Order: sequence, then C-alpha cells, then structure tokens
Amino acid sequence: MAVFKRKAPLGDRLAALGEAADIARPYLPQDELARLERVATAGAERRSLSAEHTVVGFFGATGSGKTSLFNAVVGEDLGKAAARRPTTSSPLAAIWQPEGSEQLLDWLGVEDRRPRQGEFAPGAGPLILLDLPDFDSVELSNREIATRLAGQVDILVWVSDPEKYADSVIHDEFIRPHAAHSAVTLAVLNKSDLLRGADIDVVARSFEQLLVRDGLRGVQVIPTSTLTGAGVDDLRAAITKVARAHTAQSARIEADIRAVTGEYVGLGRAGGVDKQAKREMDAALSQAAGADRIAETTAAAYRKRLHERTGWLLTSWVTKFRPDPLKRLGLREAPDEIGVHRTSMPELDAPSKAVANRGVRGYAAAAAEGLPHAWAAAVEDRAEEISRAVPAELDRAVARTKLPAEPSRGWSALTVLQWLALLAALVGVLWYLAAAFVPGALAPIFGGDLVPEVEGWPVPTLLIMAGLLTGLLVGLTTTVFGGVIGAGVKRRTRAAIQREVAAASESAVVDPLAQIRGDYDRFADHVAIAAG
Ligand SMILES: Nc1nc2c(ncn2[C@@H]2O[C@H](COP(=O)(O)OP(=O)(O)OP(=O)(O)O)[C@@H](O)[C@H]2O)c(=O)[nH]1
Ligand SMILES: [Mg+2]
Repeated sequence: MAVFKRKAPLGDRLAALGEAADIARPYLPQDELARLERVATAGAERRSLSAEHTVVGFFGATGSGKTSLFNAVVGEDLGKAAARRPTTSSPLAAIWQPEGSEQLLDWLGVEDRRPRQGEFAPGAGPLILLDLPDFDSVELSNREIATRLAGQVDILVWVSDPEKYADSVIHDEFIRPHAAHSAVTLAVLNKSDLLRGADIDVVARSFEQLLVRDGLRGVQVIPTSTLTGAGVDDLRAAITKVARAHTAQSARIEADIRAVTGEYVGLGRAGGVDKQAKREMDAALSQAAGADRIAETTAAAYRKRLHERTGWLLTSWVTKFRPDPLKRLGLREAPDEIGVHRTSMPELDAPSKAVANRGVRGYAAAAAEGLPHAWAAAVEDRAEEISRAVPAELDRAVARTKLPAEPSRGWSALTVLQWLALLAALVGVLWYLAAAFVPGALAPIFGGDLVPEVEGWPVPTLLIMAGLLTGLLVGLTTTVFGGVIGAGVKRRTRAAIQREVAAASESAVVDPLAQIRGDYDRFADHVAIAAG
C-alpha cells in the first residue's frame, strides 16, 4: 500500500521555516538567513491580512509602460505616464471592492489608494492593482520599493517591451530570483505597436524562451499596446483567470518557500559520525598524551618499589636513593577526583601537539561529512578552537588517571621474610664473633661446644648461608615477578589513560561537533516540513 505524505498546513510550514532560520542563525551567511526570515515573516503577515483581496503588481524597467498599462487596464488615467524617466516613484493602487483592504494596503506600504466602482471582472473577487516604480531605477528608493513589493504581492506581472525584453540584467537580477513563481506570474510584451505584425509573435516567443531559461515554465507572454489598446483585454482576462482561482495568495507563499528551501531540500539529515573516526582520534590523542611513556614509567616505578620492599636487603637499600620515576616525570599517581588539576608534566612538545591536532582535524573531517558548506565550515572553525584547548584537556585526562604503581600489601610478608633472613645471617656472624672474642658469654648457653654442628655443618655457618641464600632467592624471585607484573601494570596504565583520553575527547571534541550536526539535522527537519 502506498503511503502518501500529506503536506502540513501552510501556517505550520511557515512556522517551521521561521524555526529553521532561528536554528541556522549561527551558521548561514547573513543574506541567506535574511531570505529565509523574510519569506517566513512576509508569508505569515500576508496570511494574517485580507484573504479576499488578490494583490497584482506591475513590475518592469523604466519606460516599459507600466503606468500606461495600469491606466489602460483600469480604464482611466489614474497614474501619470510620461516620456521623462523615471516617472513613477511611489506605488499607486486601484482597488476594486475595497472593504477590508486597509491593513493590507498599510502592510504593502501603499499610500496612494484609488477605490474603483464595481468588480474588477465577474468572479475575480476583490482585487488590488499596483502601478510600481521601475526596478532597474537609478533612484535607489524606486528599486527598494519595487524589490520589496515583488516579495509581497500575490501576482507578479513582468512588463517589458521590444527594446528591453532580452536585457540580461533584468533577467538575472529581477526575474530569475522569482523562478519558482510560475503559477503566479504573467508576462507582458508592451509597445507591440512598435513591431511589424508578423514580428510580434516571434518576439513574444523569444521572450518566453528567455523566461524558460530563467526557470519560469508555462508563463505565456501577452503582447499589448497602450497606444492601440491591443492585448489589454487579454491581460485583464489573464489577471482575472488567476484571481478567480483564489489560490494566488497561498501559491505565491508556496513559491517563496520553494525558492528559499530549494537548495536544502533533498540533502537529508547528517546523522551520526562514523565510529571509526573517534577510535582513530583517540589513538592519536593517547599517543600525544604520552600514554606509552607514562605506562612505561608507572611500570618502572612499580618495579622499583617492589624491589625496595622485597629485594635483597644488602643491595636493595641502594635503590632507595634513586628518585621515583613517576615523580621525576611530574606525575602524581593518586587520580585527581575533581578532574580540574593539572599534572606537573611539561607542556606537550611540538610533535605531540601536531599528532593531537591531526587527530582532532581527522575527526572534524568526519564530523563535517554530509553537511552543507556553511555547517561544514562551522565544524572546521570549532575544531580549530578545540585544538587549542586539547593539550590542557589531555593533561587533565592524565591527571585523572589512577596510576597503579603501588605494589599490593601482600608483598609486605616478603619484606618480613627478608628481614628475618638478614637477622639469621647476622645471628650467625655474631655467634662466630662471640665464640672468638667472648667465649665466656656463650658458655652458660652451650656448655663446652660453643659452635654445635648439624650433619657436620656448624650451626652459625648454616644460619649465615640460609639467611644469605633466602634473601638472595627471594630477591631474585620478586625481580622476575616484578618484571611480569610490571608488564601488566604497563598495559593497565595505558588502557586507563586511553579510557580517560577517550572520555576527554568525548566531551571536548565529540559533543561540541555533534551539537553542530544536531543543529543541522534539526534545520533539515524543519526545512523538510516547510518545503512540504
Ligand atoms: N509606442 C508605445 N509607447 C508606449 C506604450 N506604452 C507606453 N508608452 C510610452 O512609453 C513611455 C513610458 O511610459 P510609462 O507608462 O510612463 O512607463 P513606466 O513603465 O510607467 O515608466 P516608469 O514609471 O519610469 O517606470 C511614455 O512616453 C508612454 O507614452 C505603448 O504601448 N506603445
Ligand atoms: Mg510609471
């Protein structure tokens, strides 16, 4: 079963367009934003004003005969047509069935209002016909009035003549921006009396071709002459036909929406960023943070401490005089719980900074993927800013990492054993010394045999040997263990730093860039609603 998506009501579409503009404010160039806002505002305003009246405006180059044509359609010389240019400098309105049109005319900014008797044409409904200043005027205010009203009227009538109909400036600057408005556009080739009969059609077709090139499809060119009156009835009939449908007002607004949303529609949402990109960035950032060196140093600190505690006491005391590798690196091993402290490590060196920058930039490229230019540029700018803060973020991430340099308490049993072993050896030595120099002191304990033997071995010798051997063996064993466990410490430290770095990059890089992507997606959603 086919699913038909219904268009939202026009009011909702305009509201969605306004919201899209709000979302896009930090991203889109000023003029593009202004276009969106203008359509959203003008559409909503027009809808709040008289829906009965159809507003028709005559637009064209100076001297094309807008005023003469206006007078001809009205049937009375209301406006001043003249050979001196430009002539019309403020809008003039002929109003059929004027009741309820005041606010609409206020909004249009038309002061000169001429109410007419009766209907414009049977079935056309209330109608306002506007004679306007030239839109290619040397007078800036004329241009402004014509341009503003081109954005406000319901039906646009382009009035040209055999001399100017192909003028590229007129097409490029004035007609093409209204390419979406075919349904509410009429075109007039005035001064047709200047052409020979057979040429009128040729020039009219040529004008039509140019309009098609502008993007206006199905717009018929009506040849007129205010001198002979030819074609004036055709023009009146064409206006009546559009007005009679009573859809010009909303068709115009829809055309405006199409015109400003056209370039965004169909681009689709950006969605999430490729997961691999984050992994690659984190690998680069961990490298830049010195994860390997810190892991190696933590393992070295672990080995040193284990040796201090469980190593052979005759040699291990020497290690105590060597500085702790972690302290030498400027690292505190207790994690910074609040997450604001810095380590005392020196700032990242230039190569590390370059690695970190490359990591962030690589991620930013992935985060910009699928975004239109303005948003992609915003991602790039933000990434640039983030890059500057990254060295400090990495340092804080390292400060937050718990470094497992401390051997577990279980090892202290071996510390006791080492001391006992040393004590045994010491007792053996003292025994011999006492036997040699103060035998009287031993006599009360051992009687005649001051140095008893076991299996032919003197006991003090056994004590000395056992003490020394035990110490040496325990020392050797824990050195081997220290090496194995140290490798684990290194692995765990590296993983812990990677975890902290990944968390830091999530909040410092991923989140802010995701916000831009999210903004774009919301923009795309609203544009899609507006476009219908
Ligand atoms: N031959 C000929 N001349 C015309 C025709 N319509 C207007 N004119 C003349 O063209 C000149 C300009 O006419 P306007 O009606 O003032 O032209 P406009 O477009 O209102 O000019 P602006 O108000 O300056 O923008 C006048 O001298 C008119 O007499 C026509 O159909 N044929
Ligand atoms: Mg005029």
